Amino acid sequence: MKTTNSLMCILFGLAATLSIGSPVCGAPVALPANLSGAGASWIGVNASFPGRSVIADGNISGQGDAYDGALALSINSSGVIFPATGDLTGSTITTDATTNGVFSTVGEYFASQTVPVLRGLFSITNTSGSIATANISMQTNVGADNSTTILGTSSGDTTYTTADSWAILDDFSGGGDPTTTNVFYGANASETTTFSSTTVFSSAGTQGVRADFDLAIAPGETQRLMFFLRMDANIADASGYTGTWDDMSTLDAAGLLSGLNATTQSQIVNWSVVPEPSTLLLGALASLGMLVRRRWRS
Ligand SMILES: [Ca+2]
Ligand SMILES: [Ca+2]
Repeated sequence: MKTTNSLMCILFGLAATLSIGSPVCGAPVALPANLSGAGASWIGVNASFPGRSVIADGNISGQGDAYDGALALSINSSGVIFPATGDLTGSTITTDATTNGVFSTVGEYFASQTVPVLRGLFSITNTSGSIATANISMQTNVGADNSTTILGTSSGDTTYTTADSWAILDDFSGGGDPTTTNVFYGANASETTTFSSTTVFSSAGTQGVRADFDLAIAPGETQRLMFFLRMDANIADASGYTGTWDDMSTLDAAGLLSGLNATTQSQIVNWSVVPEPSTLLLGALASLGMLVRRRWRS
């Protein structure tokens, strides 16, 4: 696979040299760096402030200051600070690994080119010889500061709790800072938010969203947490997109699982891989067969 990729890179590189197309191959990148796509700019990806790596800010046409530090992670109260070096492939930044206690963590940030969405994927590996528990706290500080209001959550109200798989924050709809959608987990996930709060680390106020996860990771095992950020001009645009956050099939349909192979997807603990229809059909047929057999015997 790696050889194939390298060969493809050489070919793409050659094509680029001949001005036929642009290369999509990985290259070292100094961090923080910016990503963009579909009218959204993600500023200072992997900036270190304060005491943890964040996406420094985000803006869309006519509206800026979405964040004062997004997708910050801490593990067992220790801030996760990724190295200032990583890889840039297409619109995906992958950091080098960092260490918090027995955990080795890598951050991956993908900017969609079709919708104003950024995917943050964090892989956490237990490097010790015994099972280890990790309280992962994901916190996003919003730029709306003391004007911050919650315009919507997945449960249908405007109170953010652990029951909410997403929450939409804003200063006001249609102006000022962008309307920000924050996505924490998907349907039927094995791991969901165990603690939620609208108070986060201090950065021009403490307003934002916090979602904690409590993971038990086996020796050598890697578990991943996947989050999404979306910026819109108003609440109507954000609300019209919320169906995408249902599960991995809706994410896939929106192109938001781009670049994630089956193994990677299976390691994401806060989303559930949807069984293939053929698997469901086989299961249904097997149940039917057993039912018929039981009837016939009795
Ligand atoms: Ca703030
Ligand atoms: Ca606004």
